[in-house]
Amino acid sequence: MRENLESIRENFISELTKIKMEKDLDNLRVKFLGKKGVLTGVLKNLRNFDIEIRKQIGQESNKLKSFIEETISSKKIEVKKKLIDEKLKSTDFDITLPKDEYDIGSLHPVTIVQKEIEKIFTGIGFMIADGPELETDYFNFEALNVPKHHPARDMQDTYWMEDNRVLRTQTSAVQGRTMKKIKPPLRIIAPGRCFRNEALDACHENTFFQLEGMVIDKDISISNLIYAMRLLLTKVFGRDDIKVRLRPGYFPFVEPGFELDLNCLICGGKGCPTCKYSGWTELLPCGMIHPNVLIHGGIDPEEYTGFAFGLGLTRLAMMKYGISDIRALNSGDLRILKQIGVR
Ligand code: FA5
Repeated sequence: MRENLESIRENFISELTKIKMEKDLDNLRVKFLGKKGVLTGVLKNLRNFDIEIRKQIGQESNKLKSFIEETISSKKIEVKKKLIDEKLKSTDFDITLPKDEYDIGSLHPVTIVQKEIEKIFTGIGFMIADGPELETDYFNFEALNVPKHHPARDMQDTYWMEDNRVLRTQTSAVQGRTMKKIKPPLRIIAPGRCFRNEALDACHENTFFQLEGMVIDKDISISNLIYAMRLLLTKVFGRDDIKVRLRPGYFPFVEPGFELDLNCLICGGKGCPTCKYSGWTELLPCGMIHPNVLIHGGIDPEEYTGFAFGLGLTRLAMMKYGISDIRALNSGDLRILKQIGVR
């Protein structure tokens, strides 16, 4: 019986040395330790022997069983390691390298400023309104007192679609849409993307953000307008010594109309490519809503007045974060965006 166990052990060792694959190790285990395995057969036969022999052979069989199990386990590790080594030799790709940590994104500088302004204005009772980027001629121009063939259409280089719709050139398009939906008193801001077929430079992109503001109520005056703009700028910059200048501006949808320029924060007013060497950045045109616009919106100009402004949101983000070239904001260059973005 003992010789029998010894030959099983030798047999096992000799078969083991030939094995190269993990699955063959599993088969070897079944061959020796499975239900009909060689060693199991020995144990089954034990019942024919007397008690003393059964004890001894039983103990030795169990030892052999443990030996077979442990040897197969360590051989499995060896086989796997060999497989990885072979793969590594045959490829440049190092499968053992730890993976990169996930790179967490951050908010875009324009989004950060947009959210700040939304917080300021919703805090004083404004709603956030929206409109489509692919806009009708009616809302982008006609409802804003810019009929067909009006020379003011040339102020904005427009992308026209074949079906006569436009890529919205200004968030002012949201004015008419909102008036048709909500009756005064109304207070809204409408941030969004605009498109113009511009010659690109440090302060002009073909795709940029504006933020429209509009208030319509009884007895709204220019002082309400100035208050709103002062609030916006002092809160966004966190200080009230920002230098601005207000000058007359022409837009067919406001009367009177103004241009509010910001002393260029890139050059401190000395003149640079960002402000086209003028020392001032055109930022916040505004004015009192023209009666024709109210009429288009179904609002009686005898009863109501209002103001509107069209903030250059992308330019404001540039001024706030000291970004001297607008093209950096749409370029997808993470080195710039990462310096500013908040997680
Ligand atoms: C308008 O778009 C008017 N809708 C603004 C308005 C609203 C006036 C309500 C009166 C009442 P303007 O074309 O100037 O105006 O654009 C407004 C602002 O958007 C500019 O001052 C500037 O800051 C920004 N802007 C305009 N064109 C570009 C551009 N190509 N790239 C980046 N910013 C631009």
